[in-house]
Amino acid sequence: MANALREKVMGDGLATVMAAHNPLSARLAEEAGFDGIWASGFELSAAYGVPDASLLSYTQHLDMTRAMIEQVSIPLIADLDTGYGNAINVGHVVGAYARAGSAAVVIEDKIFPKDTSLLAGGRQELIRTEEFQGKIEAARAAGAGHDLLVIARTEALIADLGIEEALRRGAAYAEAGADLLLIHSKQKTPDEIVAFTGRWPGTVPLVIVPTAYPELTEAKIRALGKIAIVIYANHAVRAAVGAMRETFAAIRRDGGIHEVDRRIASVEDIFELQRVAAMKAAEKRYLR
Ligand code: SPV
Ligand code: MG
Repeated sequence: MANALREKVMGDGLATVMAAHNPLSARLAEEAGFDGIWASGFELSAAYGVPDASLLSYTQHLDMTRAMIEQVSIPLIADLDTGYGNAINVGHVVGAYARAGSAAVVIEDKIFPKDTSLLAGGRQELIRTEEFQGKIEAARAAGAGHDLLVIARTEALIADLGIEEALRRGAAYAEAGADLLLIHSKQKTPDEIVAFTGRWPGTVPLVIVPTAYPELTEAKIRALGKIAIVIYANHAVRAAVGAMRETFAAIRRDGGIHEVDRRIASVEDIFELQRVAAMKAAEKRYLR
């Protein structure tokens, strides 16, 4: 199957990608019209109630990724954190994601175990550039034959190493064969990303995650050029938390479900998201 994400990012459009942490959230993202799914490590960690600090195993993440791929028809980008170890681990893990049908994988240049990027005072330490180039090459080799996009992610700005170091690492990662470069920033304004994008030579297209600087809209991203993918990295889990909190509090406050019933998704809505109608049609056809 042709990689729809590759076609999109190698054209001059902007792919909009929404985070998901299970097949239901992935299906809702598809329904909303996003171009792809971000199998976010942060979201899955949150769903398990643990910090995003290399605590979940790759098989936990892969199982959920596979379940999501099975239920949507838009491409999925797998967040592989640091690749769960060295270049040998990367090759092993990326092969499994490629065979599972991921359109792309993202590997970041932090030490394993990592700490999450947007945490104030988080541990942000990078591995050597050459070591990460080896990881990119291992990822490429493992994805060959599966039309897998390898996205290298530099955390140079997250680690406060500055734009020069981010540019230097980005260039080295493109040279090692990365298809795209994810440049992450924790600044509360888009200035740093705008400055980086302006200086980026455009060797490979960029990917951004504007969680910390939400005022950088899609129109502004398009105007910058060079950026092929925008990932909304944690908005599924944050929306779910807000909705559940509000509903649970209302039920406690009202002493029952009589008030919330008309405000939340209906049971029929959930049946539809479960594709119950298709199962009923199959029953008619096959059950004798
Ligand atoms: C994720 O969603 O897991 C990411 C983005 O990697 S961030 O949480 O900002 O590191
Ligand atoms: Mg992550």
